Amino acid sequence: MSCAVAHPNIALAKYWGKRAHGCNLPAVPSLSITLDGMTTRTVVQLDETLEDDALSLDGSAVVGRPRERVSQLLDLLWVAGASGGERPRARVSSTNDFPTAAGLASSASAFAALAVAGNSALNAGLSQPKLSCIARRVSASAGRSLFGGFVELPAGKRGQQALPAVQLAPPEHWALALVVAVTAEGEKKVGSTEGMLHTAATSPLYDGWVDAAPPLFARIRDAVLARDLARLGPAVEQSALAMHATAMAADPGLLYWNATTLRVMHEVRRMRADGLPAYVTIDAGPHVKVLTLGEHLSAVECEVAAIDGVIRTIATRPGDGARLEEAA
Ligand code: 2P0
Repeated sequence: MSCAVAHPNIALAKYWGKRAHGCNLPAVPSLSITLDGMTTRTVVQLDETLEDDALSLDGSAVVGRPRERVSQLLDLLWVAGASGGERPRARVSSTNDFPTAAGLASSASAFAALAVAGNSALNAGLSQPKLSCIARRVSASAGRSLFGGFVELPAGKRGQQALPAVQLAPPEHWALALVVAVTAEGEKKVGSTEGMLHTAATSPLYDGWVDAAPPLFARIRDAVLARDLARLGPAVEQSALAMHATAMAADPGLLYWNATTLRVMHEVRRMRADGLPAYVTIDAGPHVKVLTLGEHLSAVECEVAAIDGVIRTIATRPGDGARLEEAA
């Protein structure tokens, strides 16, 4: 039995859109922070008696697309580990200490943890960059959660097979902090994969987004390296808003926000006007992530928690990459 833990990551420079030529290559470069306050724990146990892989998420058996993606990842590990014959089937059980599939990057931590636990269970012997590459093929953002701290994932190029994420700086590089404002319960209606394919196929703004993303990414990367929040924050907000504007312009439009999402965005602008450094980013869901410096974390969390409609807050800081853990 192999057990691994991984954390979600929040992109400062957003990934939204895939190259048209397969292998799940991103159309734009992205840069994320791996977070320490939320954890996925995944156990993989090989079981020769099974005819199919068995998946349990937070204690409930799951079939369909999520289980297919689990099998796809285990197959990729088996092939990359150059093991011959048929891959043994596995019991995979995964638990999150935060809401699943609600725009809190649960697929990122889930597939990163699975890559590490599966690598161990199948004795594939793969390096962290190889595991990142395999996780990225199943869920691009998962490739980033293999590494801790500040992580970049380049855009894919035609014909490219191996595209791992790369650590730009370790967690201790910069004491940033992030407050997650949970604004709804339950699963989101349109998943990221479906949402970005729909955006690319129907949004008249999509080409503009793909052109605008690399210079935005470069600004964000430079500001992270320089530890300059006054430069980072506006670029982070622009990346998120440009991604959402592109998705909103799809046909039919994708609207991930609710009324509270918008209220938090306005309140964060008010906090800034009052002198508190705080900037928002939003993924494919209604929750808002508020970026600040570690020294302002309690003040920002206090303000965000008091906003009407915010169900709860989660305080996070840069955390470690996916890793094996002793099974309980
Ligand atoms: C990101 N998201 O950069 C962006 C921002 C959501 C919004 O990466 O299709 O679930 O499995 O590669 O990894 C979510 O995308 O998509 C994501 P697939 P994934 O964090």
